[in-house]
Amino acid sequence: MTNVLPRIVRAKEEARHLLAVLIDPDLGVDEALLERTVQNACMARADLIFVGGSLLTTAAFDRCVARVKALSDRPVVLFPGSPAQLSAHADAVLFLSLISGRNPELLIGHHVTAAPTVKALGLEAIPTGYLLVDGGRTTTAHYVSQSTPVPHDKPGIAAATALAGELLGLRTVYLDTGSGAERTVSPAMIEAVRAHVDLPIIVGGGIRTVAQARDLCAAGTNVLVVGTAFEQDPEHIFAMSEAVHG
Ligand code: 1GP
Repeated sequence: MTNVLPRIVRAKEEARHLLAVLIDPDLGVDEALLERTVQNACMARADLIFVGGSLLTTAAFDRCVARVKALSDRPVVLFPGSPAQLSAHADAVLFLSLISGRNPELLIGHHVTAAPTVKALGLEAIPTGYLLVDGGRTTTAHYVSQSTPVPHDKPGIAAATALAGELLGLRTVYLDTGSGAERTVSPAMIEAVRAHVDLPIIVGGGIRTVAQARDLCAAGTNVLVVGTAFEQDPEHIFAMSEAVHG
């Protein structure tokens, strides 16, 4: 299947918002929770299922992706923290370049390592400019990437960075305060990015409430990503889905 990016672009053109559920691959060790989360995601009409994380602490990655794919009828998109997080069971991979940072490995190094495998597995690669934004505390993503996040109150920096990504030919931009962040990306930052780039905007990190989902979508988010809140309460997805799709 090679149609995830066109789906995202079409949704943006039609002014529809998409909901992506992020599954932490380490969740794969708790079969029951994984099953409940994926089944709820499908029942609640989540549009995409992302699988990935900045740091794996179990060896369950491929098995987790296979299980998610078997349990769901939604496109499964890898959100890899490293080139080790690739799997033939997925439909696509966010080919992430950490353009908010200045760590060459995360700008191009890991991509060189991963590219032959992405090609061999036949995965749709979605070129994505990834911006880590300060969300009130150091998340695993911030720590592992060894990069300085965009200050929370500097929408102009995010906009200029996203614009550079667009001019370089990237196809989406992902603004993330990191998993379990205290604060989400601000609506003002999303508005600034939206004013400068035409790319689909993916937003994640610390999104817990329906009100946050509504505000972030209203500011210009095209794909809203929620992970931790669903892990903690798989039922929460129904209200969130209504907020995103309503
Ligand atoms: C993190 O955007 C994701 O990379 C999701 O974050 O787990 O806080 O929802 P949460």
